[in-house]
Amino acid sequence: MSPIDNPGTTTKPKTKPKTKIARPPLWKVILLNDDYTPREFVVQVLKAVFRLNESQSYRVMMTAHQKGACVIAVYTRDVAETKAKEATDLGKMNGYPLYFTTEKEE
Ligand code: TYC
Repeated sequence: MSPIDNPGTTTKPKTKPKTKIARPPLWKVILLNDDYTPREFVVQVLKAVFRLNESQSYRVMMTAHQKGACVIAVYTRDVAETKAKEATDLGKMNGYPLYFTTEKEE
């Protein structure tokens, strides 16, 4: 009850902070290299599904091309899995083995 409701009283601040709400864990979306998907197609998919710009997309594509894989971005689990599937399906629809996977961030 506040001092206004009940004159002559004071309101004590709570001494114990409430338990903090944990952040949701984040999931990485990872682009895997393959020998068949054209570079330009990979760039188009990265732009369309992950909203990367041209130079970001190109760099991610080249990193996967040279190292075998590249982390694109992190999202909540649902969003990461949906985007990975959407991007993989775009490859499949065009006859390419392009593959995106997800992994929990530690
Ligand atoms: N390696 C492919 C090529 O030489 C291009 C490519 C890059 C494919 C990245 C997939 O994740 C990938 N045409």
